[in-house]
Amino acid sequence: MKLHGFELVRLSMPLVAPFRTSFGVQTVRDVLLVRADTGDGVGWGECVAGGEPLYSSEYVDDAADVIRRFLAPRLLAADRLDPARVGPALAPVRGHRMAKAAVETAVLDAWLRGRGVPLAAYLGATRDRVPAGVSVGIMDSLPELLDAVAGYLAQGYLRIKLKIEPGWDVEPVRAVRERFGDDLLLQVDANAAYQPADTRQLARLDPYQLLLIEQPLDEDDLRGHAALARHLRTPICLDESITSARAAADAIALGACAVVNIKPGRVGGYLEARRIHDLCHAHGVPVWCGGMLETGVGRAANVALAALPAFTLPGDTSASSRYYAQDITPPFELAGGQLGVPSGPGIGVDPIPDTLRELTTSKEWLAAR
Ligand code: NPQ
Ligand code: MG
Repeated sequence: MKLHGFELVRLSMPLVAPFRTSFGVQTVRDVLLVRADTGDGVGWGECVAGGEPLYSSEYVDDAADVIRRFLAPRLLAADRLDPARVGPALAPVRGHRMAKAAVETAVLDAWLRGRGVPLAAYLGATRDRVPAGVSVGIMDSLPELLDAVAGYLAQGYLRIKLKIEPGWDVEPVRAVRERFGDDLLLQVDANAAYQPADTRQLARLDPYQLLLIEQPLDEDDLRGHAALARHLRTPICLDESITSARAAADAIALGACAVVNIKPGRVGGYLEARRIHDLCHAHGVPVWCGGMLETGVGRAANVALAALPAFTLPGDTSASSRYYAQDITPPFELAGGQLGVPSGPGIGVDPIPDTLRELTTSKEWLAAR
C-alpha cells in the first residue's frame, strides 16, 4: 500500500454534561481525527490526547505537530506500507504514543477496508457484542451522584466506575453501595490523585467489594503500587502506568497490578494493545477496555478490541449518548447493556459528512511528495 497523504481534522465536540475527574473538568472535547488516503480508499484514526497535558503528557496540539512534522513524513515516504510496518517506521521518534496510535489506526483501517476485513476479525475477537460500563464524574453532592448513577443503571449500564480524589472517595462509594446494593458491579478511578501516605485512607474502601481501584498513584510509581497492593484487599488496576507491553510485563512481575486497563491510544495503537492483551491472557490477568471520550470513530475500534477473549470485565465502552448529543458516526447504542461490534470492513463505521463538516474547526492536508 502507498499513501497519497493524511488529513488532520480537528473538531470541537460539546459534552452532554461537564465531566469532572481528579485532574480537571471537561466541557468540550477537542478532537483530532487522522484520515489516511490511499487514492482509492480511506482510513480513519482518532487521537485520544486531551486538549491539555493533564491525564498524560500528550495534548492534542502537540500530537498534531508531531504527526505533521515527524510521523506522517516517515509513512508517506514508504512505498510498501502495511500496518505491521507502521510501528517500526515510527520507532525512531520517542514517545508520542497517542499520536502514533492515531496514524497507525488510520493506516490499519485503510488497509483492512481494502481487503474487506473487519478490525474485530483481524484482532482476533471472539464475540459480536461487549458489555458496557460507564465512568461517572466527581459531583458537587452525593444526591447528584446517586441521581446520575440511577440514570445510567436505568439505561442498562452493567458496571459503574466512580471517579475519586482525596475528599471524594469513601463517602460516594458507601452511598452508591448502600443505595444500589451488593450486586452492583462497582469500581473507582483516582487518575493518580493519591500518595503512598494515603494508604490508610484507601484501605477504607476495602469493605465495599469494589471490582478494582484504578491508578491510585503516580504514573511512574510501579513500586509504590506494589507496596500499596500489599495493604489493600481491593485489587489494583493500572491505567496511566501501562504505556507498553513491556510496562505491563514489569507491572505484573512487580505485583503492582492485578487488572489492566487497555487503552490503545495510551500504548501506541491496536497492535500494541493486542500484545498487552495476549501477555495478560498468558498471566491470567483480566483486562478491560478504557475510554477517552472518543467519538464514534475511536469508539468503534475500541469495541472491536473489547471483543477479544481476555476482556473479561466490562469496559468504559459506553454509548455515544454518554458524552455526545450528536456523534459524528451513527450513534453507538446500548442493547441489553451491551454494544454491538461493528461488522463492516476496517473500523466498520464512517463519519457522517454533514455532521463532520458542522463540527470541524480546521483541516490540514499532508501530501506525499
Ligand atoms: C480514565 N477516562 O479512565 C479516563 C480519563 C479521562 C472515561 O474515565 C479529555 C481527554 C478528557 C482525556 C477525561 C474515563 C478526559 C480524558 C477523562 C481522559 O482515566
Ligand atoms: Mg483511568
